[in-house]
Amino acid sequence: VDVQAVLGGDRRALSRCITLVENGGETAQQILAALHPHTGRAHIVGITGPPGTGKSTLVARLAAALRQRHLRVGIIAVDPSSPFTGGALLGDRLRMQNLAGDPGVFIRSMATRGSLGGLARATGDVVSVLDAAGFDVVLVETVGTGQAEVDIAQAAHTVIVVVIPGMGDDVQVAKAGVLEIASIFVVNKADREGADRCAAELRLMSGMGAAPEGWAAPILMTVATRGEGAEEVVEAIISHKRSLQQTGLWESRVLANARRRLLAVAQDLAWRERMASIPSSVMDDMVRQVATYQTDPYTAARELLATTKGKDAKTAGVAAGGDR
Ligand SMILES: Nc1nc2c(ncn2[C@@H]2O[C@H](COP(=O)(O)OP(=O)(O)OP(=O)(O)O)[C@@H](O)[C@H]2O)c(=O)[nH]1
Ligand SMILES: [Mg+2]
Repeated sequence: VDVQAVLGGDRRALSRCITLVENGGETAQQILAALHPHTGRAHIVGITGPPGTGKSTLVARLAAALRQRHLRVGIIAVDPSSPFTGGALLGDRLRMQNLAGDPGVFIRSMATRGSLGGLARATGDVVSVLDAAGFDVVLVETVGTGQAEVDIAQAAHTVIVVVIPGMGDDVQVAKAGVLEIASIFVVNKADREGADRCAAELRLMSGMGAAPEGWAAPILMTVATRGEGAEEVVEAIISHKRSLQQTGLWESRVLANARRRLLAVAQDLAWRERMASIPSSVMDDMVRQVATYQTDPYTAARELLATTKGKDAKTAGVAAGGDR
């Protein structure tokens, strides 16, 4: 892939690059290594919340408001359940905002491939590509259904939690497990009854947790379909960034994120290497022993790993001997 073209803003190169990065493997690693020095500038904003709360509609409005400020906007729609609808819908909403042909906007949807952990990592990698490509703000939409969005949200600098009136507000937020990680609450569909009560309940709930240094998550109301309140949300996004930078929390987030990614990759590599060193005959034998109730899975797993440990020690010994 032509890294220079990606850095220079070539959209076709960018699309191809993202596909390669999503596919993973050695090519992805080489691309990410080349792009890494160019990352670290983008403001990463996660938008999460229960299904159907209007996240995509809001994202399109936020993108339009950010474009008004001449900021370039990358958008990633993560949909762990249905691979196609989320991104397509978001695409429609961007078209409605006349953003489809805008070179300052780039949208990509991502679906689950394999594990949710894999999705979180792939999302982080695609964010890095958009960051390197010079997008000032990267909006990441995830459906709030559990741990995966918490993982994805952790990688964001700013997390917007979108809820709607009349869904059992406490349940919505508590279920998503996102109360602690919210930087901004949005009560969308404020044209419906109960928006004030919803906001009041959120205020009560968010007041119970310890507010992060110097920032109390604001609770904003929007009618995303009409664009009402979008400007205020963008202002809150920008204020939050400023607050993170002033309190030093921006750096600590970057550090925490670097640590998390490093550990995840190291874990993955160690796991692959060790599993690859187990001969399939040994693996098959262990599987048979567990399946025929001769050994329990825990004992079998320990024995499997012990065989690879022996090998590691031997290889290390040989290497050490060679050095002397
Ligand atoms: N009344 C009202 N409807 C809205 C508002 N915002 C969005 N909607 C509608 O809510 C529905 C869902 O909107 P989406 O933007 O697709 O919601 P989403 O949260 O992205 O949905 P998923 O990605 O499927 O979880 C659509 O029919 C929107 O038109 C609003 O402020 N008021
Ligand atoms: Mg959506």
